[in-house]
Amino acid sequence: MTQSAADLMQDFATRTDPASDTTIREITTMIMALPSIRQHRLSNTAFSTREFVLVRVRLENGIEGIGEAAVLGGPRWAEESVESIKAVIDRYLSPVLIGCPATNWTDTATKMKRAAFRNNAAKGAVETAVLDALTRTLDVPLVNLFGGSSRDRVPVLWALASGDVEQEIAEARDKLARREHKDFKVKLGFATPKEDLFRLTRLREALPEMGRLIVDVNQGWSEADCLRFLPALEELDVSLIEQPLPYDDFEGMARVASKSSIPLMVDEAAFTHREIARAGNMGCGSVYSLKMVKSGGLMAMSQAAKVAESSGMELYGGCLLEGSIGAAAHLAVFAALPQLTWGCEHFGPKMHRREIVRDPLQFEDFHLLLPDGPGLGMQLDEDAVREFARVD
Ligand code: MUC
Ligand code: MG
Repeated sequence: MTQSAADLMQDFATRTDPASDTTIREITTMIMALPSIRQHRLSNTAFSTREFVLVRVRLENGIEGIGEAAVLGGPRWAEESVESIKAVIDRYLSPVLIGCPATNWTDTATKMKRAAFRNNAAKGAVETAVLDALTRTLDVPLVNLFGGSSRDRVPVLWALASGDVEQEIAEARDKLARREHKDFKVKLGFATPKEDLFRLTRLREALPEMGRLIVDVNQGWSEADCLRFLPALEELDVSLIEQPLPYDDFEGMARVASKSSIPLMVDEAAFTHREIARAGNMGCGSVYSLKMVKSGGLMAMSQAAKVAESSGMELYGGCLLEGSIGAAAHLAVFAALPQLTWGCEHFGPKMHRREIVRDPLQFEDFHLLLPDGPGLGMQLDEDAVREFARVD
């Protein structure tokens, strides 16, 4: 926490006026369904509408905080779905937090941990909303709770994931021309490895001005596939190979990593701090993808960064295609990290046809800008919230 935020907190502890009453009064949840600009494919799912849960936390002083719980294509990327997230928050997390002071945020995380096992997206969105409400009350940006910003912008890549290579070339050219993205992550594993390589080769040829080329296999290859195709990936100058093997194959990842000149990135394999330390210490990868949905909260994600680094891994700012609310939450942590070697992938806000905030995050010169203002720096567009609330 920066000195100014610490002073403000101290001041708040002694104040008794209604404006400084940060007791959590109400927590509400809504399932949202936002149409995407195109279909997004992963090795194990595909979707054209992004569903998430919008969490709103109201304090006794009337101030509201917001949070976003993301999933990808139902309970597929991880075990949570929008339906389970809503039910867990409404039935198990809200009751243990109502009446508690938002100032005691470590207790907020502890109470949620006792109330529910894992359910990380649900917990992360609630914690975000509590911290947003608290820092709005303190009139400081959320990044101050993580030590203050080391940077006001983070390099941001774009993911090519339609599977239609000519569409992907046109999309990448548009991103390059707008100076929004020059690094690209290509989603693999939904076709055969041979088809994946054909697609990558075509992308490399057609996009000479591309920066880093990262591939994310989302657990779609076998160890033999990796060994067979490593030389071709090296030839294509791939910068990073993300989670090629199943999440629980730590030994296989370590064997592939030991034979690869391209660093491997650990994603679905490591949610908890022990899993991160194990992955790093076993040599499963030399880069770790930070995600709130894996850590179960922003505080835990900022600690995950320290665990990953001390286990020998560099940091990458991962996402689950969150819109501006979830992306701003991640940015508050990313902006405070002393090192974020690989930048971030929070292109999610640009994947939606429309957002539910009035002031979406800004992209400039291949970077995502840290928003101004207290808390997350986001204001809901209530018309859009009504329009995109899922009707079952
Ligand atoms: C993942 O596995 O990294 C992030 C970007 C994207 O296209 O998919 C997600 C999840
Ligand atoms: Mg991934």
